[in-house]
Amino acid sequence: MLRNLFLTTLTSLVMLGTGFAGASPRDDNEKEVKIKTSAICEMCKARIERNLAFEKGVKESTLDVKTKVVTIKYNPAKTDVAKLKANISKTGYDAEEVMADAAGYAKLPSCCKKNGGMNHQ
Ligand SMILES: [Cu+2]
Repeated sequence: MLRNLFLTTLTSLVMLGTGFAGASPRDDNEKEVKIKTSAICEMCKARIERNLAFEKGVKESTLDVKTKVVTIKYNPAKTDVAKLKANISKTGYDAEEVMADAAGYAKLPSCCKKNGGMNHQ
């Protein structure tokens, strides 16, 4: 009898727990990462942020042109840092240790290419 009560309580606690997590996705579902890129100007910023917005699980991204660091808020259940870096690489920019994808880089206007653009600084 006591055992049954215990089991019932346990079951309802578990159900309550699952129901709660399902009903209200909280900020545990959100992570933030800072990735250093090879962005040069406002155009690079717009391009990187736009492409990140298309990536599944990305909630928000902000690139600081001065530091070239993009801060991304994402859902870790839907994406991960490796995917985010791959997205930036495909756009044509370095993302930390991930080098820019050649095809993406080739599409950039010359002012946005890191090698040609180095002179800007
Ligand atoms: Cu640019």
